Amino acid sequence: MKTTKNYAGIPDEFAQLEKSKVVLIPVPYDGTSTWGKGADKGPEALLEASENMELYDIETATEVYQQGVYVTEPITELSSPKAMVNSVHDRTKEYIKRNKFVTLIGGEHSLSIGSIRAFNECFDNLTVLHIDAHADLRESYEGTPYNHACAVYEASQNTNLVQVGIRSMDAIEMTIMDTEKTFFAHEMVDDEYWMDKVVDLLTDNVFITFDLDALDPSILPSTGTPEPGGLLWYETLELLKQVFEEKNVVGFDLVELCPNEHDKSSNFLAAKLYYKMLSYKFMNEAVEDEYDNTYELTNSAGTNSVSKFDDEDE
Ligand SMILES: [Mn+2]
Repeated sequence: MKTTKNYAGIPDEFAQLEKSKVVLIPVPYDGTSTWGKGADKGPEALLEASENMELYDIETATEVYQQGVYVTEPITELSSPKAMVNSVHDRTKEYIKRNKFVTLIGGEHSLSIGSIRAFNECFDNLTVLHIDAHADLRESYEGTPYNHACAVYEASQNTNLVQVGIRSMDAIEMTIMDTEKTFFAHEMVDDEYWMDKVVDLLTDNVFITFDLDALDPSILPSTGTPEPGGLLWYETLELLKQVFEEKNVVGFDLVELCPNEHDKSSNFLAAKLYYKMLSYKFMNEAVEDEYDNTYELTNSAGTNSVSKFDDEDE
C-alpha cells in the first residue's frame, strides 16, 4: 500500500502513477557524508515545503502539477553505498522504461551515480550537466567508489560531462577534469557569456544533476558542505530555462538539502527550484498531450524488440 503523501498536496487525480508524466523518487540517504550530517532528511523537508508553495508559475503561466506528479516510496536501501546506488539505478530505469520523466530528490550526491548510470543506459549520447560547488571527480574516497566525493567520476568516463559552479576540489581531481568543459565560479563572475558557452557544450539529451551547494550559502545555507561564492537565484533560473528550452532534458536529480530547524527558507528554495524545473520542462506541452521521453532500447541488440515497423506496409 502506498504510504507517501501527494507531491505539494495536489489532488489525487494528478498524483496517480498511470496518468502522471513525472515520477519523483525520494532518496533519503546520508551514508557517506563527511561533514554536515542530515541530508537523509532532505526529501521529507523538500516535500513538506512544497505543500506551502503556490502552484501557478508566473513566469511560464502554467500549473505544471496538472501534468501529474507521482511520488514513489522512498529508496531505503541502506546496507551499503553500493547497494543504495544499485537500488537507485534499478528504480530509475524502471520508470524511464514506463515513459516517465524521472526526477530524484536526495539525499547525498552519491545517489547520482545510480541515476546517471540508468539515464546513460537509456539515452544516446548523454550529457550530464553537473551543477555543484565541488568537482566530485575522485575515483574513490574513504574506501569506496560510491562516496559523494565520487558522484560524477563515472560520468566523466562515459558521458559528456559539463561542470558548472565549481569552486572546491583536490589537486588529484585536476588529472581527471576536462577543464574545457568546466565552469569555475571565479571565472563565471567575469564572463557575461558563460551560459551560452555551457549550452554550446551540451549534446541534445541532457541529464541535470544539481547539488544545492552550487548555490550561494546566502540563499541556501542548509547543505552539508557550504562554499562561498555560489550561484544566485535568477542566474540559476536563467541557465536552467535556457537548457530546458534548447535541449531535451531527460531527467534530473536535486541533492544535498540538509535541513536545519532554524532555516526554513532553504527547504522552500529547494522545493521551488524543483517546481521551476518541472515548469520549464513542460512549459510548451499541453496537459492532454501524450508524453514521449524518447527512451530507446539502444543496447537491446534486437532481442525482444517490439518492432517499430510491425504496422507498416511493405
Ligand atoms: Mn557539492
